[in-house]
Amino acid sequence: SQIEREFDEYDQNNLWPIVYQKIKNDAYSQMLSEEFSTKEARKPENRSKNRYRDVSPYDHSRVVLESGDSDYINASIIEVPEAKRRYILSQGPLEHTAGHFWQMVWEQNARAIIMLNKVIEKGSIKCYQYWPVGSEQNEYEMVFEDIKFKVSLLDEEFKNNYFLRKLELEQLETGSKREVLHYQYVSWPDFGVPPSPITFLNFLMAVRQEGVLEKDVGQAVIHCSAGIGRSGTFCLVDSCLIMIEKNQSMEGLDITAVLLSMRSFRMGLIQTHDQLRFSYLAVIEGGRRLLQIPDKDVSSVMDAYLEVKGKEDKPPPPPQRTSSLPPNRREQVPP
Ligand code: PTR
Ligand code: PTR
Ligand code: PTR
Repeated sequence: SQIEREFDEYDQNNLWPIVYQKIKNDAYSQMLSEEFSTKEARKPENRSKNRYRDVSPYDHSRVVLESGDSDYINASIIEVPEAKRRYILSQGPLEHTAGHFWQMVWEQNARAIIMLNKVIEKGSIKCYQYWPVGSEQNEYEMVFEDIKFKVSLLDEEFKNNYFLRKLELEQLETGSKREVLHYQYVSWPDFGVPPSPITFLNFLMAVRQEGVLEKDVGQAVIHCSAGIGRSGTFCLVDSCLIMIEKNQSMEGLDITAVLLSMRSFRMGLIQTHDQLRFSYLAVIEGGRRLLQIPDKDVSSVMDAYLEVKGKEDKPPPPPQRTSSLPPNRREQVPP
């Protein structure tokens, strides 16, 4: 297919940095227009709610909180009409924005949270431990006083490369409750890529199977640390695979155009040229599976990947408990 030929060409001529830079430049020109203002994010009272000073939601696509004393959260609604998909992409909550995060999940009626990072990466905290961990020493519940919600851990399972948790969200004032699935993919370092497209696709398919990305339910909340690199890659691959399925063909799919259009809803989606390359690989591999193109047709590119594929079935790493503090000691987490 055309995408495979593109991939081969970029690989053989080392073009990924150039292709990626072109997307950044195009997105940058787009950002200069007034339409892409980030005024709310920059207001003095909202600055401390941003994990990174250079990653802000655009005003036009930000998630507006409905209740509480402020309507601001660093999260954006991404729309991909060609795939009939909507996603919420969010930064990893900070300690003092975790309540807002749960409020968003509730108000937007999300059935799942898809977390693509670990709480601690490379020795530093990349996201607040915003859900209850549940162990002998730790409690199974967390209460968010500011928004009067309780979050309880009902169940947790470690699957290959990810945790699947069942959480219950309770609005304390009304007693109204809702179940939310929490998927946490744990083998994707920031500014890196997953170990192979296969492990990633397995994760994506598991998420899809629950119907949480479908149009008839509230859009899922997807986050990593900044909510742009890994989260952007996840959505790009998901949307492109929908388009392939719809067209029953990989021809005519312009991955970079889809990315550019997604970048008009949140800045910086996909953070490295290798994440872009990985998106192509995952789309190609996933597309071949969807179209049931037999493996013997595998192009030279995919041949190279078969090595990785072979290694894919190694046993999972032992479940890593993300470090956490019991809810009553939350204030000790460094800001
Ligand atoms: N860890 C964040 C950073 O250094 O990017 C902390 C931070 C967040 C610092 C926001 C400053 C921030 O706001 P402003 O850019 O308005 O100073
Ligand atoms: N300014 C931060 C940095 O460059 O470290 C912003 C940032 C952090 C951007 C993490 C992307 C990051 O990755 P992800 O979106 O995958 O968490
Ligand atoms: N630095 C920009 C600003 O302060 O407005 C924000 C920004 C952040 C722009 C990330 C682009 C970003 O991603 P990339 O460089 O990958 O396009």
